[in-house]
Amino acid sequence: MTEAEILIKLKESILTFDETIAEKTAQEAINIGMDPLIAVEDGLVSGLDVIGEKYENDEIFLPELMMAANTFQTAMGVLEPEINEKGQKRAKKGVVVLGTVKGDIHKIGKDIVTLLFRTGGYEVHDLGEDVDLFTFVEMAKKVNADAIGLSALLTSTLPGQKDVIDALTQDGKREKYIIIVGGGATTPEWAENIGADLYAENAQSAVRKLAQMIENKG
Ligand code: B12
Repeated sequence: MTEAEILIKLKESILTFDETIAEKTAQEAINIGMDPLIAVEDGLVSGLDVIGEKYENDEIFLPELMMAANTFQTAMGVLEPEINEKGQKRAKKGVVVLGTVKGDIHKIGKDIVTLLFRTGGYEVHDLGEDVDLFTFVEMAKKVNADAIGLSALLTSTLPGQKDVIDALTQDGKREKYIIIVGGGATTPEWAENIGADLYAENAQSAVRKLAQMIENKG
């Protein structure tokens, strides 16, 4: 199989909820030496994007959404160790506390961001999903974080990002941390409105932008 064929097959496996094909094709991607991140972003994630549109148009429903997510996770089981292996061991660049905000259980994007921060040399404390503001604030203090990453996929949970920023401001600790926001529902305008330091549309740009900001802060 060529890389282009693999990408199509990975995308199709998500659309047909076929975990066996997803797993086999992910393995094939590794066998031919393909960049595992491209397999994730241009293959699997592009399938999830179509699934999202179909869900929005009432062409599929929650069970299919869940099956697509499971198929994604199966393929990730093969690709993630490879991504980890490719990430070189580097000097620690910083400490990041990351999670999906209160009321929101979407984890796939947040997990990719965690993975790329780790392979990019950051110590990441992944708080998981449905995380309340106190947990973010407490953990950031405890581990002396450089940055707090807040993921939100639902329009209804976006205010959870603002809540963390407001709590830090009230506590007089806002300037201590770089706040980086992302996830499907987040936009650059929203990030600016709530006073976040950084917005990133994907995991790669999150790592790049944070590295730049930490460097500039000295
Ligand atoms: C898979 C999925 C699910 C799965 C999640 C499984 C899991 N364990 O994560 C399940 C089935 C559980 C689910 C449930 C629901 N979902 Co859903 N889901 C999706 C779907 C199809 C894909 C999401 C995804 O993983 N994308 C792939 C990842 C890689 O993309 P991503 O999360 O955006 O992450 C990237 C960037 O955004 C960024 N990023 C992400 N986080 C962060 C954080 C930081 C700090 C930074 C810098 C960057 C960053 O980097 C990532 C990698 O590049 C989306 C549609 C879509 N296209 O997004 C709908 C979608 C998000 N879901 C939606 C809805 C409505 C729901 C439900 C309410 C459905 C229901 N009726 O119950 C529930 C909500 C449950 C809850 N309380 O959270 C809507 C949200 C609409 C809205 N704007 O509010 C969407 C958009 C579908 C749609 N088009 O209608 N869902």
